Amino acid sequence: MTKKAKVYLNHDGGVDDLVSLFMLLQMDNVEVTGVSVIPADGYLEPATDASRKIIDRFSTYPVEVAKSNSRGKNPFPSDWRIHSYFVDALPILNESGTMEAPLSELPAHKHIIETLKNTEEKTVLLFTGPLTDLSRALEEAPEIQEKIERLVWMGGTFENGNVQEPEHDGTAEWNVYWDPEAAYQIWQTDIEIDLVALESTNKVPLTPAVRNLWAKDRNYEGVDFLGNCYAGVPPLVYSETNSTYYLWDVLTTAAVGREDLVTRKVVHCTVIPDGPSQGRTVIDPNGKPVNLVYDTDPAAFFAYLVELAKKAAP
Ligand code: AGV
Ligand code: CA
Repeated sequence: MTKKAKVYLNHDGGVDDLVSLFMLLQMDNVEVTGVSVIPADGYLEPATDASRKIIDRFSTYPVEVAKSNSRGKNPFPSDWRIHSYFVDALPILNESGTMEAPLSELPAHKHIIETLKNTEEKTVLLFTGPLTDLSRALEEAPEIQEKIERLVWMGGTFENGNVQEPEHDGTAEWNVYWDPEAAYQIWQTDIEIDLVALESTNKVPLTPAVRNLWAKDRNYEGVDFLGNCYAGVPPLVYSETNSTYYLWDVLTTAAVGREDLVTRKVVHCTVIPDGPSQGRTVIDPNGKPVNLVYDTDPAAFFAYLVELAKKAAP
């Protein structure tokens, strides 16, 4: 049997972040070494509790959860952050009435340092929110860079941004915009980055057809859980709005378990740390090379998702 990849997840409590944790726990070729929660696109308490309850219900091995004490420069809209309460309240996560998964005493960035040091092999870092905790971890313990296999990140865009805020020109993606300085710092390192940008997920919007697919298999507890999570967010029907949900983080996570689901190419780029374009990622021949996901097979991706969810709870 081939060895399992050691994967550490830092997420920010959105619906697709929590679904990412659920999926990751089902992968035969992955061992989740730790999870931390940063209060960006979600609120800290419900996002942490939901993570622990997902581990309780759907993991076959123990996983520790840590809370971040990082705060961003540009807060996410509360209309989006509130989704973390919805997932945390789903009956399937509250049936037992208990919360057993261990909560670390360490803040997320120290938890990252400790977990990487205590893991013999190199770790794949999966970040589905801002990079603040990684930037702080590297600042405090630069030696952990040697223990990082690569960083797989949902963040950035080289096309249209999704930030619509006063004092910004709209060119940035939210995970970068929340803490542009953190992304800028990571771009100064030699860490290998697999980047799932906004446009990388163009082929995987949440649609009524996708919801129907999950509804059909709702007799599987895991698939029912998927459907319930995504019942709380708006799908793409006629045309896209700023609230339309894509499977951003879930595609990013799926690409960790099944690298063949996406195609990548090397692009050189930089991050703008401040000003009206803060958080924008720009193509720059002198910038850092990253492996940008530019295409995916949506049918294979959705099939993999259902396959994992069926395995979670038959
Ligand atoms: O920009 C995408 C990131 C992903 O990590 N998040 C959502 C995913 O978890 C922010 C975001 C952009 N548009 C959103 C977002 C929306 N309409 N609702 C909630 N979050
Ligand atoms: Ca996220």
